[in-house]
Amino acid sequence: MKYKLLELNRVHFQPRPGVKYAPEALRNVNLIKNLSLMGHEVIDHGDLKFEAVPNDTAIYNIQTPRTIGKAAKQISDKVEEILRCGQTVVTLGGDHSMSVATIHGHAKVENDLAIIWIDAHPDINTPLTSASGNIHGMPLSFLTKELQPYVPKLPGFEWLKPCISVKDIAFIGVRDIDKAERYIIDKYNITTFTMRDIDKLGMECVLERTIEAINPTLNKKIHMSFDIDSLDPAFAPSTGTPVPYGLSLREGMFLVEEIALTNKVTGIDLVEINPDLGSQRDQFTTISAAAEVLYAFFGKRTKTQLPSDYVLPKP
Ligand code: B3U
Ligand code: MN
Ligand code: MN
Repeated sequence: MKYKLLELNRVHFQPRPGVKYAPEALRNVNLIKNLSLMGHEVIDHGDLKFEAVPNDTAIYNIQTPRTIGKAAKQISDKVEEILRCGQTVVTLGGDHSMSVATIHGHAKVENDLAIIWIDAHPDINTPLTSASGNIHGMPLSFLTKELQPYVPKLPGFEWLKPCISVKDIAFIGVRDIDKAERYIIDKYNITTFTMRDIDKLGMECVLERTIEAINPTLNKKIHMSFDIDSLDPAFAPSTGTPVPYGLSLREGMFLVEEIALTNKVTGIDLVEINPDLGSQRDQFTTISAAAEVLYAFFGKRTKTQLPSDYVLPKP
């Protein structure tokens, strides 16, 4: 199988700027070489370069909407371009606001898309309900058709067309849900598996039910958006908004291994890794966990390949 890897750097969408260093940190642990050694053709597209829009004034508590909107358009176009070559795109964040763009670009190529959102947070605030003003807590409200009556058009985002439906989204691992997000999830009956559901049902059953709910005949392509804060802070401490009692690293790996087995995933986001936060040990733990999640998705479990003429030595 051929995969293309799109790496994002210099993405600077929230007050803690260190997420822009994640792609570099992942390259430094030989992510690309290791994926290649696992038998994949990996193309590193390097980093997209973004420019600040001058005189970008705040709106609804969002500090730099035009700059973010312009960057998101670049990301969306690049994701679309790579997907049109028939390959899978992995986008390395950056914070989760980039998924506005990766999903938008993905949906331009696959007009019927299922979204598996693995995260401590559902990231479905609107600009009017967000207490933080951080777009990384809002991407799904921008993208969902049903929510548009509640979502003001932001300057810089005029190009963005809502392209998914609430029925196409599944949340896994959520445990920090704002009031408006709770309201939206309940009102639209969005498929949601909290940590408690995972404890109760087990991850295999959670994924089975996820697929049953959002892609029962597997006729759709899947976008897998993996926020590193879905993992318990013991496994991923270097992230902007860690939330206790999350997924173990092995649960996260198993989940993505199972998702990979659907053979339907054509877009992956790996976001919110902040190599600026915590001790050096925390940083190493987090980067390693992020890399292991991708290795698990791309089949590390089958890494040992026997040559057809292998013979077990006899004494
Ligand atoms: N729901 C909060 C917190 C948050 C969302 N995503 C992250 N943090 N990473 C918000 O800001 O909307
Ligand atoms: Mn997120
Ligand atoms: Mn999160």
